[in-house]
Amino acid sequence: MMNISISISISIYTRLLLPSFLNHFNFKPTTTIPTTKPRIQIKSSFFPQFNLMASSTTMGENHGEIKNPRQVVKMLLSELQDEGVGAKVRRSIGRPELRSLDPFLLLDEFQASPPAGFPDHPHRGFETVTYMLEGAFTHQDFAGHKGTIQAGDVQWMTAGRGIVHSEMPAGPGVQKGLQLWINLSSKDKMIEPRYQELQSKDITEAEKDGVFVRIIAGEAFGARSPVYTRTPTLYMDFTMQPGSHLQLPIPENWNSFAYIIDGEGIFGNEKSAPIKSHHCIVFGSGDGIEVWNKSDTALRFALVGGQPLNEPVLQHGPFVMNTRAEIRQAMEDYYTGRNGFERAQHWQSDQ
Ligand code: FJE
Ligand code: FE
Repeated sequence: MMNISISISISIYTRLLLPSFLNHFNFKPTTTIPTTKPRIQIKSSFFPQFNLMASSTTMGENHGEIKNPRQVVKMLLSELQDEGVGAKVRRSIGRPELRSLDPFLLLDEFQASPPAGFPDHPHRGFETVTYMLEGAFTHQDFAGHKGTIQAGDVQWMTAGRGIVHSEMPAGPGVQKGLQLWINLSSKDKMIEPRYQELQSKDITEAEKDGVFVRIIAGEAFGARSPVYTRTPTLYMDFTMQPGSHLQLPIPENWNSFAYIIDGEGIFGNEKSAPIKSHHCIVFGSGDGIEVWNKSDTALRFALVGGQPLNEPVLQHGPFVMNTRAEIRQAMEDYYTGRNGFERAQHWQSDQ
């Protein structure tokens, strides 16, 4: 009896200590109430047998003609800030100027060299998508799932009711990538956790008129990704050669943004000034985007779009739920090891 109570208190103590880096991150619960009325939409995810179809939004006959191009409505430069333990991030979505962009909660361009990283921490209620740009990261979770993703690989993690994991650089020197957090709808927040991992060689690629695309989620140039997006999402890694022009349809009611990785590009209006790397660009309404590379070097950017959930968002660090009561429950479940956090009690990563 004595032993049990000691081990539990040590385990809670270590978990209070280890993730202390989580404390300064979005610690105040924030509430976002949708300004638009939730629409009633027929989602194919209501029909489980069609789940795979829901994963890829088909653009129908629209293979590129944009009638009403989306314009840039917001732009911000992401500056380096400390995050995790000794790691750095350039945060765009998730900072005060851009709290969230429904269904997206956070976008970090992260970098870490050992021993820095993101040690043991929990997640509930959303998905994390990690896309490596340089080097490799090893992740390890409390259910025994362990793997390393290399440059060009993607890990699509659906935390659902609960994951506790560590994410650490896998080699010497600086390891870099993008991490996107996608909210889950209220009906999906407590689903079983799930991973979808794509190695670089398995990521669908396409090319058209000097525009090269790696399709992480969704469809472009008639090709599509096998990733299942529970919250309908598109995620592309575009490289545009100098002089090239891109038109890509994005469903009208979706939110979308671009994050420039390298080079500079003209977005929305051909006459506007070019925008450089580490800027996040939010697009307004329209049926697609238009981009020009009028510089003399390649332009690389991530393009992300998603169907808004139009639900209240309550975030407390790594827990994202719909109500305060659910946030309280998530914290209680994590500290007491219940409702999906059972294995959190005695687990510690070995990195
Ligand atoms: C987290 C603080 C954090 N951005 N980019 C608080 F740092 C994290 C966290 C990350 C993270 C991890 C990677 Cl691999 C890349 C990141 C934040 O792990 F989840 C909370 N809650
Ligand atoms: Fe994480």
